[in-house]
Amino acid sequence: MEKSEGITIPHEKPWRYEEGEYTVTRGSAWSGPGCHLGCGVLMYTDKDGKLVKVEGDPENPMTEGRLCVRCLDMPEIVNHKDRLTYPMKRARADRGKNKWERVSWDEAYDIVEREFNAIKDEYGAESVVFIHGTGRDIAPWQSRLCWSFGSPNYGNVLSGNACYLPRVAGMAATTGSFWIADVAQHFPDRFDHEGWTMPEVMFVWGNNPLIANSDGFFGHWVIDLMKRGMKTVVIDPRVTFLAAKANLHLPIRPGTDAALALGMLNVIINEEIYDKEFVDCWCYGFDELKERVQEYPADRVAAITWIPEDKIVRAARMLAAAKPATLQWGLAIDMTREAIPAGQAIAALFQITGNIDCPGGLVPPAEIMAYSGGWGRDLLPPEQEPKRLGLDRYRLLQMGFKQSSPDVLIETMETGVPYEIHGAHFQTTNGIACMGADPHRVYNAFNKCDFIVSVDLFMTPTIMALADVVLPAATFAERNGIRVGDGPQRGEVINKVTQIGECKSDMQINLELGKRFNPEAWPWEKPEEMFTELLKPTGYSWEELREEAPVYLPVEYYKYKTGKMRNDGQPGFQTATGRIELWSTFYNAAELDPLPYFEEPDPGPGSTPELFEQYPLVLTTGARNWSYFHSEHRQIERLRRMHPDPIVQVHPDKLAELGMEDGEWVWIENQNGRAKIRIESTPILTDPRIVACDHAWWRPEGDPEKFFDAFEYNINNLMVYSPGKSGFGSNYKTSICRLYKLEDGE
Ligand SMILES: Nc1nc2c(c(=O)[nH]1)N[C@H]1C(S)=C(S)[C@@H](COP(=O)(O)OP(=O)(O)OC[C@H]3O[C@@H](n4cnc5c(=O)[nH]c(N)nc54)[C@H](O)[C@@H]3O)O[C@H]1N2
Ligand SMILES: Nc1nc2c(c(=O)[nH]1)N[C@H]1C(S)=C(S)[C@@H](COP(=O)(O)OP(=O)(O)OC[C@H]3O[C@@H](n4cnc5c(=O)[nH]c(N)nc54)[C@H](O)[C@@H]3O)O[C@H]1N2
Ligand code: SF4
Ligand SMILES: [Mo]
Repeated sequence: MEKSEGITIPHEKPWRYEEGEYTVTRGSAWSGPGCHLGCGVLMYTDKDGKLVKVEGDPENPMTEGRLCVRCLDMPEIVNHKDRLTYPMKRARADRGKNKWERVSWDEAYDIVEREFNAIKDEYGAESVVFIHGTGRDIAPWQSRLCWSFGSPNYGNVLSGNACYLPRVAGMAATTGSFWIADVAQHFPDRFDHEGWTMPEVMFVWGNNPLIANSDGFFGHWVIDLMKRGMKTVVIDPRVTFLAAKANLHLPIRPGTDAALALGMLNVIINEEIYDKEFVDCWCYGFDELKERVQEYPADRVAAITWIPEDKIVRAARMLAAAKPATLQWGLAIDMTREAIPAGQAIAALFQITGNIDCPGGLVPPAEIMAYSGGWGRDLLPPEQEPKRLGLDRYRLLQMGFKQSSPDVLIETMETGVPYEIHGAHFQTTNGIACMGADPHRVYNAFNKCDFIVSVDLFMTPTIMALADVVLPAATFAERNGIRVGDGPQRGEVINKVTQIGECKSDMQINLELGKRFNPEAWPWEKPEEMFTELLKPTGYSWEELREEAPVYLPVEYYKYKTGKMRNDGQPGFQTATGRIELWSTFYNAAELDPLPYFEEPDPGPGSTPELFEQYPLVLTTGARNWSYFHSEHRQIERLRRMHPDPIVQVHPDKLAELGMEDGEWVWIENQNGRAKIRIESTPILTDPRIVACDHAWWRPEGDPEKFFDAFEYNINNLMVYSPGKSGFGSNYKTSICRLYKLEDGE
């Protein structure tokens, strides 16, 4: 293969060198433990091969030496005494009990092979589901394992697939692509690249990039650009660090983002400050959109969103005036039930102002490998595809990831209709403590399975509750790998520097297991050969990339004008009309509203006023913090000390009204359930009627047979499986609650 039209930037130092008594190895921090980013790291090992220090790699052009506390603390994580270090099994009758027996890798694989094949023979391959967590470096390998086994059910237990996928699938359906903020991340010379223009204003919408660094977007890039003069508008119910520094902060009521966007569209369209040429030439359905937004005048939107009217109008005018403007949006858009129309309305703002496929606007992330598409799709026998759970109910599942619907999955497991689920493969997921919208339902549904295997770094509540075999996975310091896809286009390398117990990388494990189920689908001898296969678009082998990484692919703007956005080579976008569809032909065909709309979050003050009297606080959950990646890191002493308990942030005025104090333990409750939580008094809540709390809590120090208190501290006791009309979106960030004191002894 032709070696890359891509660009490499040589490091001054080789990928491995000696420094005093240490060996220093360059790497990328892409999982495990979890994180979406994969910052450039230097890993220091001593003469015994023990990881003793991790520093940011100043030569990494993406992150320039900057690291979060979780990466700086890698030596404690990697060498932790609670790591799973060998495979274990447990008798089916002992499920839920802390009765594990050490086994060899061979015996563990034998059991998985025997059990899964038995299920396949009796009920069909679709009866085994493959369940993943969020964007860690495992997606292609687990999807390949699933599809090469013959099951169409690759998925997760997050109601409404309410993370990233609503935005990805929504944009794919209406524009034929996905779009990310162009902050010059595609260029090795970054902010100095000739063809690139700095965004004049960035809208940070329902995202906290400095802490989250989500989906391949490094939060500090926002600061880099602010230092160069970029303006920001932040839409968040809390005064985050960025909100405090923003040119404009819109303090929004959780779950009302669609209304805000429609209100801003109303201003921009009625004041005729949109990009007329772009709309005329490249958008479809503008007149219909214009009519729809008349329902959302700014004063009405102010009443819905709790944002002052003048701020809404100012934000709209700022967006229209900026050339270019860009959007860095986040999870809060997905975590409301009608996430699809919310994302559609927000996207339309940037579409009708012409900020598409232009320097400093929104650009499609042409990736070395589309992680989001999965790997090995062609291996699924065609007769299996129609059995994918949810496909017949939700047409939007055809877009984005080829996943099953989590909500239909749980329902199917409970009812056995249209078929029974008998086996599960968990890899990078802790469904009971974190993803499941209703941990008890998740537990009961999976507990019906004949056999469950889980691959993880640590013992978790989900493994303790449900697994029959557990396989110990490696952290990024213990394995080789590649960091490609998921936003920025560069290819980087993950280098193994240490070995813990008998841990193996997820890639190694899936290769070995895959060979047992379907050897033709796994023709490689070692993971590095698979990396080279995935790197084909760059022309690099893994070994070459190790010497030369990072490698960048070339970038082009205005591809819609040159026919490079469409499969048929015609100008335009990959949609039925060839245009960006403000009025969606796809949604229309799927019997969904083709235009964006706002629906009151349910439950909530606007939709269930009577319930709101009983539970009079608006609840948003799961805003990210520095210490933890979801349910991970609770064992890590230094990180735990920074954030020892689950907290609910409450405004001081509200606390005074409730007669409660900072630091007090309380119950947080609504109509679905309750959880124990500790109060943090803070004025960063922009309205005393809103509270914000942690997610994914369990206590590794708790009783294993009570699943480490996962049911007691889990905020998802208050959630339900209830996706939007499209099958996407759910209410993790838009609910209601009340707080009350613990009884003595609780
Ligand atoms: N209430 C509420 N709930 C939420 C959210 C919220 O905002 N509010 N956020 C939701 C979102 S967006 C998401 S994506 C989900 C995330 O949910 P998950 O991704 O399922 O996160 P965890 O529950 O932490 O499970 C991850 C497990 O993978 C293990 N692990 C980490 N790295 C590796 C690795 O490299 N290999 C292997 N084999 N295992 C590894 C960890 O030890 C951990 O046990 O949670 C969701 N839950
Ligand atoms: N440290 C750390 N980093 C992570 C993760 C982690 O667990 N820990 N998880 C990773 C994952 S899987 C994901 S999906 C991303 C998520 O990362 P983000 O997209 O940043 O999501 P959150 O931090 O949950 O919420 C972002 C902001 O939205 C605000 N918000 C809450 N409700 C609403 C609302 O209704 N509307 C608006 N406009 N804003 C609202 C919150 O106050 C918060 O400041 O982070 C990733 N990165
Ligand atoms: S964003 Fe933070 S935790 Fe994630 S890889 Fe980078 S330094 Fe590590
Ligand atoms: Mo997520």
